Amino acid sequence: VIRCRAAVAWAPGKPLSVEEVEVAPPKAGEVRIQLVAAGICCTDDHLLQGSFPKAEFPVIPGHEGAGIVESIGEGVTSMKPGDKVILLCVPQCGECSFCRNPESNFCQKSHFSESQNLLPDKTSRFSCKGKQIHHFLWVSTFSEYTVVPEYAVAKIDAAAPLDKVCLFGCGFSTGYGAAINTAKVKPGSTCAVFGLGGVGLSVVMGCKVAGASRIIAVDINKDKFAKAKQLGATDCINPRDFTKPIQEVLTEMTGQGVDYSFEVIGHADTMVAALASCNMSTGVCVMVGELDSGSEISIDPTLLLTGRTWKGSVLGGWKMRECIPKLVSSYLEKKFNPDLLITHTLPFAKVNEGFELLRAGKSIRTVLLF
Ligand code: COD
Ligand code: ZN
Repeated sequence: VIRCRAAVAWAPGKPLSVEEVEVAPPKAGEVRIQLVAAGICCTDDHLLQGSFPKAEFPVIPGHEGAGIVESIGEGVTSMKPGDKVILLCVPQCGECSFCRNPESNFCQKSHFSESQNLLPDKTSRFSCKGKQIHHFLWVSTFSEYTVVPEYAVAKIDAAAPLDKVCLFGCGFSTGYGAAINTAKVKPGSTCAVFGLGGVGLSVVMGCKVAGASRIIAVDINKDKFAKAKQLGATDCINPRDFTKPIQEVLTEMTGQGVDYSFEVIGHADTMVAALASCNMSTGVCVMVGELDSGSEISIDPTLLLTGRTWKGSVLGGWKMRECIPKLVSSYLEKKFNPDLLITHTLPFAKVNEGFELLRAGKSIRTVLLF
């Protein structure tokens, strides 16, 4: 058992408290990892606010992280102590029908189908002050050490800077893959990206690498435009600068609507606007944002009848265990630069400050260093 620091959420709506916790050794098929860096994502904030479905407290949040294997459980063969790894909040068991389907990345042996809050054997490896603490999405990266199933970990190049590639566990991969894998953006095409947070800016990067000739970035916060341009946006527009609906503005700008649109905000009205912004025949709209659980949207079905495609995307469609190491290699070859998403770096003990920056809209990504 290792005693170390972790950020514990004891109850919804309360700040995190950095505590000494006990982390049990990995069981068969599990790996214990020493975290080096963890990113703060808005899904962690949803968990803290109590709006994450089926989450139980107390819990150690965090689902974006990179570290070093400390020890391995019985039967683990794909990694050894000392290896650099990224934790995967969407695992890849390699055996279920979705893992065997080349078109899918939605592993069925994941926390989506089982309890989010405990490891696959329905127990926890964390305790604090005599109480069992829950895991989050199996990864719980806001802890100096965490225990994860082997198939929720990707071994990466030993040369990778962990304080940068930790974003590959969620934010960067989600946005970049939505453009590359889900939309399959073609060279010379026109794209519109709604929402320029860390994930939306990663969509912009994906559109650019895919060879889009026009990338229109849409946000109500004009402070986001400089970075969007730096990453490849050709036009930046603020819906509040227009009296007509933004889908009409985009249709006028492009003649018939964009080839690909992306909703990376998580609001009902922008989901409908993004759908209506892509062209009525071959347009593809990818939804990355998620509505609050229980919310619904309604659309005019003729939007789809003329041929538009409406798609969803989880973690950018990547088969995480096999693709994340390749993405890290492309990063090392400087194919794209997600370092620009990191606006703040804080020592782990200042985790609550990181959440304040996120809520105030001051940060794109904050990376916590252990
Ligand atoms: N019109 C245009 N822009 C808007 C509007 C609007 N009506 N409202 C807000 N915005 C802008 C904000 O100014 C901001 O710049 C941006 O939208 C949102 O950015 P962030 O920083 O809040 O969000 P991201 O990029 O970190 O995350 C966006 C998600 C859509 C991914 C997230 O909110 C979400 O829905 N997460 C769940 C789904 C998911 O796949 N998450 C990734 C795995 S955890
Ligand atoms: Zn996330």
